[in-house]
Amino acid sequence: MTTPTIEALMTRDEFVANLKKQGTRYYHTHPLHVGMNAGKLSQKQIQVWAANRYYYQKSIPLKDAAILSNCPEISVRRVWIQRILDHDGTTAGQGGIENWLKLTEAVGLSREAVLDERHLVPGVRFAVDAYVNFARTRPWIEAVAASLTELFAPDLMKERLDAFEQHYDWIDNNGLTYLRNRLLQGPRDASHAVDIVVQYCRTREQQERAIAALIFKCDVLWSMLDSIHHAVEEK
Ligand code: AHQ
Repeated sequence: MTTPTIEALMTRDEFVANLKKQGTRYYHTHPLHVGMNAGKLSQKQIQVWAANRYYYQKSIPLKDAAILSNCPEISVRRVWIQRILDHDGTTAGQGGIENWLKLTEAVGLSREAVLDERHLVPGVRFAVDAYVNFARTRPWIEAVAASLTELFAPDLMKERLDAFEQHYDWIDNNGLTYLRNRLLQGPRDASHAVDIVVQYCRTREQQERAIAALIFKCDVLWSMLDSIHHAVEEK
């Protein structure tokens, strides 16, 4: 009987390189993003995208609270809790979710139409709920690894913001606050998350699971956009 070979732990550089390699699956190349960044979307199509992304944004604090509730490491919780404050704010009218609502109003949707989820398509609900449930049920370090799609986000964020300013000048500039803030918060969060994943993935198996978690999250984002793309094709 052959004894199973125990694969050696990846070095930090090998592990981070393998995580970054998953960037080829990131949804910056999705046809909806390519069309959006080329200025090809109508107001209706931008509205459907913004209303559906609201469901993703409002779910992020639930996902991050699930990580906090599963994480026994106080030093990690002290860093991670900032993500909830960034999205929820600390008082009414503040925070990323509020800024996303300002974006939806700037593209011509009423708050009521976004909050009552009348534009939410099933595929977005299921992809986002799968992400929250992943964070609730998988080891906390895998959910941290899943957030590393933000390693691949900066170029998309910049391209999208430039596109909104250049091609969609009918969107009030004040509505773009969320997108501007993410340019700074995203890279900060990704850098923290990489350090945490490297530090707490202490076996080869945990490293492989972290890479699998990142692939899962790329699929969550891709399928979210597929569902929105299908919905906007009818607009
Ligand atoms: O606005 C985004 C955001 O708040 C988050 C949190 C983070 C996570 O914890 O998974 N990921 C993420 C992302 C946001 N914006 C997406 C976009 O396309 O604007 C990108 C997305 C990500 O790359 O994971």
